[in-house]
Amino acid sequence: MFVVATAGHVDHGKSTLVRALTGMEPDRWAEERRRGMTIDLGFAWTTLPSGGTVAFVDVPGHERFVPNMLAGVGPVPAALIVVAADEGWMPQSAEHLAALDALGVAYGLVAVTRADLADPGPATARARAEIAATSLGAVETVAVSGVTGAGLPELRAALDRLAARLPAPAVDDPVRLWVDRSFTVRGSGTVVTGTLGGGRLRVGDELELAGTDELVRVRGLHSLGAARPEAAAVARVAVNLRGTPRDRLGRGDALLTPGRFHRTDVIDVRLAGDPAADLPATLTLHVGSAAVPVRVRPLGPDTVRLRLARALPLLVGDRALLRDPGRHHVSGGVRVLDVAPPPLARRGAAAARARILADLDGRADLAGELRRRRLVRVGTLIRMGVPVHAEPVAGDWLADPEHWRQLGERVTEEVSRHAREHPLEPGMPVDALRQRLDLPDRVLVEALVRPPLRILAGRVGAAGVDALPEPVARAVQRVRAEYGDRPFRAPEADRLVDLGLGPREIGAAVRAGALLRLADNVVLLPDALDGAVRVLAGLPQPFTLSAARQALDTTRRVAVPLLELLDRRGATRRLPDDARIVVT
Ligand SMILES: Nc1nc2c(ncn2[C@@H]2O[C@H](COP(=O)(O)OP(=O)(O)OP(=O)(O)O)[C@@H](O)[C@H]2O)c(=O)[nH]1
Ligand SMILES: [Mg+2]
Repeated sequence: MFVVATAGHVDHGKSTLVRALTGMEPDRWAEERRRGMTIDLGFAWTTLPSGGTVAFVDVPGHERFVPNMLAGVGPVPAALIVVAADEGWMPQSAEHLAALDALGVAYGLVAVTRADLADPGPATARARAEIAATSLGAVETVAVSGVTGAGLPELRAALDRLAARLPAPAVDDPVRLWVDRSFTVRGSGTVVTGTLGGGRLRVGDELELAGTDELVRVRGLHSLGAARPEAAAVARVAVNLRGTPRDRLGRGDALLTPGRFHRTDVIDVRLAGDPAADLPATLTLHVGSAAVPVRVRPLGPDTVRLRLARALPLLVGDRALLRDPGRHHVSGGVRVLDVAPPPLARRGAAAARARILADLDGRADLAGELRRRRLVRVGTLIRMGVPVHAEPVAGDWLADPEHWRQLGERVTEEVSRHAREHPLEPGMPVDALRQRLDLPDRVLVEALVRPPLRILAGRVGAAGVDALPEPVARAVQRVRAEYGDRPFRAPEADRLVDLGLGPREIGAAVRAGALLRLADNVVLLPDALDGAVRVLAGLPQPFTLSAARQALDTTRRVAVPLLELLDRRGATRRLPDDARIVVT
């Protein structure tokens, strides 16, 4: 299915054309039929010569109902622009085209209607010229009569060609269904309708209701008038919601894939085209089917901050439109650059912000977001519309690599400073360090602490010799001096006693990572393990205990517990016949 919204001046024959093409009545209200005028959106569909289906969102042309028109075209990426041959290009022809242009609609065609009443030539030429300068570019035009049926076969063929040009729908995107209607069906409860522009919906799905954060469940789905278990974009859909009162949602609300959208009431945007220098301070922002009053704060030459009267589920890159409701005037299109911009509190912050925005184009950019935000959760970025293809530094936190490196350096500085200022404390409390570095989560501190620093009992301190009491540190130094060139010889028990390394001192040295304990009174320097694996890997595999002992130039007293430790660490494996292999 593809979805097309009509556009064009009042009474130019949009509804008549939709009726002629589909055999369905787009003017749903008795009042519309009585007045011969569309007031609200209408919906109809038909099969094209190719066998494909086109669904129409028929919009009102009257200037009073432009907000309804915008709710219809907002989520729809293609337009059927209708111009009457006998009246030609008129104010709402221009306003509707400006709206399509502002929203960046790139696919469309023109029907010059009422061609039985006047030569369609001049209206066709004017429409072509006006449209050529917009996001729609060069479009096909077809002269038709909704009354005689002339031109309808050609229009159907042109709709097929338009459908073939549309980009493939993003069926794997998260769902953001902008509600354009909600009503109650007796026995079923609340039903909402909308144009599903991306993703898919299934009966039983849980969705977030944008306004309230509430989760709602899809009880039933209809598309093209029939119940379906599933609907994939692009489609017109009617969604029956279980247990959701009708007054809970209406036009401008959205149903969302849970956890995928950021609700925001402050956005930084780029104005499309040549922005008017005198943009009013208050305007209405139209996006999807929503219309929300906004306050406009200019930042750069073509960038502004918008403060929304109501939070909306917006993503980086979204297109929207600003309109001045008082002057019936589309002020222009906007492209969302940032859905979670920083506050502008300091003097000069707005100018600095403008310089940053000057480099943004509304395309999601992970590296740039990390550079600007420095530390951010994976889920936060995904909810802004930024795909994440980077590994978190800790938990679900992503970091700008340069910022992370600097934080690592600051950890060392802060811990040293703390040690100087509090010489009797066994390290800096993790939380004090977290606050000092202004980190939002303790897991970040834990990930930043690297040897020779380490966390023990909630404090960050130096591991290794530096952290040991002076006599123990000296003893360890002696071991290092005496055994550095024969790393697998452990000092004998009496030598340990001579060095002043009793069980308590050895325990402290082991906890500080300065010694490695293989068994009671059997200690090596901590780098011995890696060295041993290198030596053993050089042996013919598998090797025996005796071969290992000889290669390491050591005694059974060391070799037996050393190999057992390597087994436990998975560096070696003991085979059934007691020989071993190095695990690579
Ligand atoms: N002769 C002739 N009359 C037409 C044709 N198309 C529409 N009309 C008449 O023009 C009038 C307006 O047509 P609609 O289809 O209601 O126009 P619309 O564009 O939907 O108007 P709004 O929805 O109010 O903007 C009606 O009286 C139609 O019968 C046509 O091709 N030929
Ligand atoms: Mg109409």
